[in-house]
Formats: sequence, structure tokens, C-alpha cells
Amino acid sequence: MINLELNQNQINQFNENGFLIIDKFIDLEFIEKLKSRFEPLFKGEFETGIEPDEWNWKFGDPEDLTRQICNGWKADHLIKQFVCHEIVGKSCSTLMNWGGAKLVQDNVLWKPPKGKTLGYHQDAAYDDWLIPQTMMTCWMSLDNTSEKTGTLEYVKGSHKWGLQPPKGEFHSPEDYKEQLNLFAKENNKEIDIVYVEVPAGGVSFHHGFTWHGSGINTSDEHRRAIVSHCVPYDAKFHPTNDGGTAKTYKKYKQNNSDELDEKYFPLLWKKN
Ligand SMILES: O=C(O)CCC(=O)C(=O)O
Repeated sequence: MINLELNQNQINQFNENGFLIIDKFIDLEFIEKLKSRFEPLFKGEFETGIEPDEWNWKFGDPEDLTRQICNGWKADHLIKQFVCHEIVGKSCSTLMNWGGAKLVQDNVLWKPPKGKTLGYHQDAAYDDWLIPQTMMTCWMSLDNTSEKTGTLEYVKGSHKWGLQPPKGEFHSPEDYKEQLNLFAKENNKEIDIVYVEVPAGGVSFHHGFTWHGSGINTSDEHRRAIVSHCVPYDAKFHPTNDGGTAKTYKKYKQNNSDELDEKYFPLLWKKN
């Protein structure tokens, strides 16, 4: 289903760059099956009867928006098998040096031809409601990607730049690099961009502090991905912080407990 055994060279690359791009991850026999789940999900046909936590597009909305569902795993069995796969949890934990990983949120992402931008951001900036405020992302591509398809892009080494509060538009900003350029100028940083160009079934991991975003899809091809955003298995709810995505996810906090309940934040992998 998913195959990866990380080696030391790959771990070193991740530590150096803040991301790791690998051509082979998902077995190719699953690619079409996974893609076939996108239409029903964006039509609001949820196999489990459970609605995802967020969806920004449904059939009938403007065609050129990049479509995103958050927590498709709750709605669809096949998506769950991949975004909650133990190899995703193990790989994220190995790269971040964690003892294990929980899924804090998934994304089902669909950028059609002419699909618009996603603004540059840092993933961990959205989870100030967690302790520690960190994140690790596993982005699994279901299509061949290139700069032309508006693929995910990273700023090399930017995971060493610290964490900024989230600013600017996330969906479809006119200038998707605006916040990145402002930050780099104010802080004297050099911007070195790398495009994630992988075949369908490829993967890219990125650190929660790594600046990333994506441009317009100028090709005639659809660009689809499923994404796991992970946190350490023992991360806790912050007692007071309510920024970022807290409004959506802090509602899963149980009375008198700061634990991330596995019913809502599945444990993907734990050492031993
Ligand atoms: O696929 C994209 O365009 C952006 C994905 C993203 O921001 C993420 O996976 O953290």
C-alpha cells in the first residue's frame, strides 16, 4: 500500500532543507481508486455518513478554485487507510525525532486546470492551541506534478527561520508569495525555492516551520493530493491559546483533560 524505509542520508537532507521529496511512496495500483474518491467527497456524498471538519468547495462553485477538504478520513474509508497509515506516522516521527505521531488534520486537495494559488505559510503557525506548537506534514501526490501544474513549493532551509503568526489570505491570494517576501525582506533572508516535481504516488515531507505554498495550475491536468498533518503522539491542548484553527479543532477537547483524544486525533504510530 505504502512503502518507505528512511535512510540516514534522507534524514540528513530533511534536517538541512526542511523537506524531503521521494518519487515512490504509494503503490500505483491505489492511485486511480484514491482519485475516484474525490468526486463523491466534493459532492457531499460521505461514505461513513460523517461530514469532514472543513470543505471550501462543492460542485457548482467557481471551477478555478483550489478545492480542499479537512479531515476527509472521517468521511471516507480508503482516504483514512492512507492518511492514517502507520508508515506515515513512523516516517514523520523518524524525521522529527518524535516517539510517535498522531494525525491532527488531513487534507484532500484538488487543484484543477487554472486552479488558483495557495498563499505561502508555515503549517505550525496554525496550531498555537497545541503544546508543543509543532507539526510535520506528509504530502502524497496522486498526479505527476511540475511547476506548471501549480505544485507544492518550498523555501529551502526556511524551517530554521523560526515561526511567525499566520498572516494574509490562504486561499487564492493574488500574490501568493506576498507574506514570504515581506518576511524575507524584514529579516534579511535569501529565498531559494524548490518545486515538488514527483510522479503520481510520490511523496514530500515538510517540517511545520518550512515556508511553502503553490501557484496557479497553468497546465491542462488536474493536480490532486492527500495530506497528513501530524503532531507528536503526546502533544496536548494548550490551556488558553485559541488562534489558528482552534475554533474548528478545540471543540474536540474533553472536559478536565488536555489529551488529544484518539477518536478525533488518531494515533498513527508509536515507538515499540
Ligand atoms: O498542495 C498544495 O498546494 C499546498 C499543500 C499544503 O499547504 C500542505 O500540504 O501543507
